[in-house]
Amino acid sequence: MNDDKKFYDDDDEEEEIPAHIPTDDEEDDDEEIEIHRDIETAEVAAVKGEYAADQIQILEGLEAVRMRPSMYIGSTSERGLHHLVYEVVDNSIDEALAGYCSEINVTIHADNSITVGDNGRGIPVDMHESGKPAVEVVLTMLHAGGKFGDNGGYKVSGGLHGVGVSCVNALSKSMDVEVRRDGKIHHIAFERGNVTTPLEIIGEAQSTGTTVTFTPDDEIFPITKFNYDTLKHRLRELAFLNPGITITLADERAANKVETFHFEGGIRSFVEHLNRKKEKLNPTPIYFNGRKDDTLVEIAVQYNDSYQENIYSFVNNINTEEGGTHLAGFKVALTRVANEFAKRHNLLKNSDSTLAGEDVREGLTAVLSLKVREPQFEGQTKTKLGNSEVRTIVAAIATEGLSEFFEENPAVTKQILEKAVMASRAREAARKARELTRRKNALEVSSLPGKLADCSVKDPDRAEIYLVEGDSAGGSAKQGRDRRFQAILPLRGKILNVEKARLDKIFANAEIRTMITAFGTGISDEFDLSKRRYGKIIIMTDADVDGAHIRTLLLTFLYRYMKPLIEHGHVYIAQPPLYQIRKGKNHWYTYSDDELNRKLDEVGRDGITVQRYKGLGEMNPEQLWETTMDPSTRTMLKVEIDNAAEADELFTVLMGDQVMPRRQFIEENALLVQNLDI
Ligand code: 0RA
Repeated sequence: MNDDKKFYDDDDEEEEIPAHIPTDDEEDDDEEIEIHRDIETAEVAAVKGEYAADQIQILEGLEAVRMRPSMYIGSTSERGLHHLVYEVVDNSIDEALAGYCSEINVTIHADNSITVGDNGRGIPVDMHESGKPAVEVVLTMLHAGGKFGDNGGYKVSGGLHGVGVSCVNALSKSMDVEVRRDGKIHHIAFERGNVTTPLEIIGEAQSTGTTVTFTPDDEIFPITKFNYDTLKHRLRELAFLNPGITITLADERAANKVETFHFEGGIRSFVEHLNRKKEKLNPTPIYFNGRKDDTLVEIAVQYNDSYQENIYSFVNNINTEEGGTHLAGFKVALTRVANEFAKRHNLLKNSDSTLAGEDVREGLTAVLSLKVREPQFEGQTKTKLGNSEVRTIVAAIATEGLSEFFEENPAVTKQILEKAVMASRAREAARKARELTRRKNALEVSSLPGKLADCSVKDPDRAEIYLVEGDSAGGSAKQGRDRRFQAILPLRGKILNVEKARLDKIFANAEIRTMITAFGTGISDEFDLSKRRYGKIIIMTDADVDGAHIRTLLLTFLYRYMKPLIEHGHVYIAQPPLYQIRKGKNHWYTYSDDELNRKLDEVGRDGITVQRYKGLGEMNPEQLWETTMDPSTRTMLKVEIDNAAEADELFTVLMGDQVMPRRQFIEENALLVQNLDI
């Protein structure tokens, strides 16, 4: 059993503690989130979610966290490292959701420690029944913090978040906490979760708030260097999701790097941001919200002229990457409302039957943000919402919101639906083309493409396929390979730019059809990872501009139509050498200019010949094997998607219609583009 499973089992147990469920007469429809400040007795305070020191439930000490960190923060990779920051920030966001905090400041210091400050109420400092100050309990006892205010606001719970600031303390070499509360500045310090400076008063305070500074423990994390862009992405996302909050991010490692995120427009601004480099159909995003019982729903929608669908959904600020009932409810509503409108306005010809969901979502950018009282997170990464009641709630709110928009904006709606009709026809044409190929294939002895030099092993986890630019390099690769487990597919010329084509054109493209047949998985909706014929798909192109372009075209196709191949780590980029150095009977290969210079310094520059490879075709089969294909010596880049929104933007910019963003992107990333790594 893996560690994650145990973690979530623990979590499930925690959710069984019954929460306060409001009865009908307790409910107040006008006030979305109730905040009570004028309460006399501790008992009432507890019910309404106010703080009382003896409410803290102590569960475990911090040794457990240091023993098995990934059980608590997912992993100790860079992802886990950044998770520490999000954990502290989530606490500040909870303060903001409860109505007490408007500013959050994050600063990365030169020594790679990090500070998260807020202007919330401050962590309580009074004595807890254990004889320790509450702030010490919150920071040294697992789950302690999360037990406050269970009924007060929408506490982030389940999923990867909500493990508590105490986990961050446990995994920090040092942590300093300053609390401004009751007119005083309080300070307490820790090392690896143990108190080093007990709580003390260090000054007078005019305001309230909490400032946490910590240094991640290098005994726990192999990498302790924070990535600015990773933090920026999440903090900006939180600012979109929680309008009104101001979040700043400063990087003291770089001179004057400070950015502020504040969006009064909330998820409308989010959608505008996601579409900022696209041609829009409706100039301002459609926005609607609603509430049923304890479930709050907000949706923003804007169509663009691309063929892609981009829906991001969040529950209690957690990105539900695997979707779930809220997403399903939204999709059902959109398909239904679109079809009703299309029929009523005679947008469908006799030959068209109904619009399928995917037709209606072509060019759609949407953000769903929900607040759910007791979310059930399921799925591989615990990012799939399972609450079944949410499906109907979202469907009802979306049906009403979309119907109203469609009725009030018939011109834009017709444009949107005409696009959907085109998508539907293209899909139908693609289906016919696909059936034709299938029937033809069934009659042939071998249905694999003739250009493919297949390998002999059938086990996909041992088999790999090289996609090679050009017939001549393809020839060398065929001769140089180990035919037992390496297949070669030479690709002629440039493949189709799928960013600018619909399914029918994509299926009509010979190079793409060849790849689909060779890979065995099918594409889009029909994609089936278990049918893959190869465990590694390796893109091997020349180290020049054309090669980079072909590589990007291939990645665009794989990303848009076979994304799980990338998500499951099956796609690689071969790294052929740039130079060969010869001296007497010896030779060396180098893969960059820096490496060339280092090698020349090492072996001396006399009598030496240096050959720069302009293309794969200049290498003979043995050289290609030795430098690029031999698993015992080759290096390859694994293609990974850090972030779906950024990957989408990258492909939109590199492959889409707008010239200005592309030029700007290439200018800003001139160095990166050479070594494109998504
Ligand atoms: C426990 C109880 C209360 C607030 C907090 C913790 C809290 C924790 C963090 C961590 C970072 N910033 C924070 N701000 C607040 C409730 C306090 C009350 O009811 O007065």
